[in-house]
Amino acid sequence: MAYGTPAGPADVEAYYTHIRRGRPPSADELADLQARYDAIGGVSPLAERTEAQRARLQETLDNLAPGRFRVALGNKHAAPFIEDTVASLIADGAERLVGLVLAPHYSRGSVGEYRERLDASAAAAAAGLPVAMIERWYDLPALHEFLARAVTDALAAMPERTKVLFTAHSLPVAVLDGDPYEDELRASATAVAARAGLPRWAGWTLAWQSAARTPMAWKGPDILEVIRDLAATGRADGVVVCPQGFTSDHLEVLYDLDIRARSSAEEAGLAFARTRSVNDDPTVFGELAAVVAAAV
Ligand code: FEC
Repeated sequence: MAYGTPAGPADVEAYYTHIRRGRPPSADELADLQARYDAIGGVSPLAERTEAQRARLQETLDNLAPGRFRVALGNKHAAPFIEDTVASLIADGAERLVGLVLAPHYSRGSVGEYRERLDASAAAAAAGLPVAMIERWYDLPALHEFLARAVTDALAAMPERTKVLFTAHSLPVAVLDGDPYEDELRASATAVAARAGLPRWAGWTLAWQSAARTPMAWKGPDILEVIRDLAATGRADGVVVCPQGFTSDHLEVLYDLDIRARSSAEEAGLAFARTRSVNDDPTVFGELAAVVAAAV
């Protein structure tokens, strides 16, 4: 399961309305989102990247257990929706389902929602069908290794005094009360930083990104604030951003980081780099396939 993206400019309004649980955006909100898509070339690469991830998982599972698994994509906010994919898998004779979200860390407000929709649609299509959910995979060694290499490679071209900012999508503070999201993000950042040999305080920290502009309080500190504050201390000459909460290239990485965070860093006099995304990395998907197989 993945987030989903509009297929083209004509679908942005319906997509945004779906994200807002049926409340259409104002003209200004819509224009603002459209402008962000325009800035990254009109269409997000998310659909293409997610399909490559699906195909990679299928190929890896076929090698492990030929003919046993069928990997299908269901999105949260764009076609093919989770509900339609589940219905078609069951109509095609699936005997059990394994849910995997292409985001490594669990939060009730993120993976929890995918899980609810998977469970509800499976129950609606075939009562009693076994459903196994992989709720988290932030502790996968291949993920830590991938990110540690990505961090080390990015640091190689940066000034000596560069701080690594591990980011994830912010969520409303109210959603995070009693939620494991932050602890899981801290655990994976700690593991990646250790593998990359980063010193604890000067070398790295956590930051949050892409908070929606709504009246409620969102988890911070926001990455733009962290960049500003870091520049003001004079203790760093650069930042490397590692968006560990996402697995692929998309709007929140290509716009919020590569355009917005980069321009804040450069305005504040800091060099900027962003680590490469997992996308369909064969080693990460090799380990993920083993997790899926074990769930059955
Ligand atoms: O490339 C693309 O076209 C899609 C990029 C995209 C990804 C993504 C992932 C996550 N989101 C998460 C939480 C929220 C919450 C709200 C929210 C709103 C948006 C909006 C866009 C958007 N998100 Fe997203 N998200 C992506 C895109 N997201 C566009 C619309 C408003 C805006 O632009 O700020 C607020 C909903 C509300 O208003 O009620 C909450 C989380 C993830 C990471 C996990 C995952 O991938 O599922 C959490 C990719």
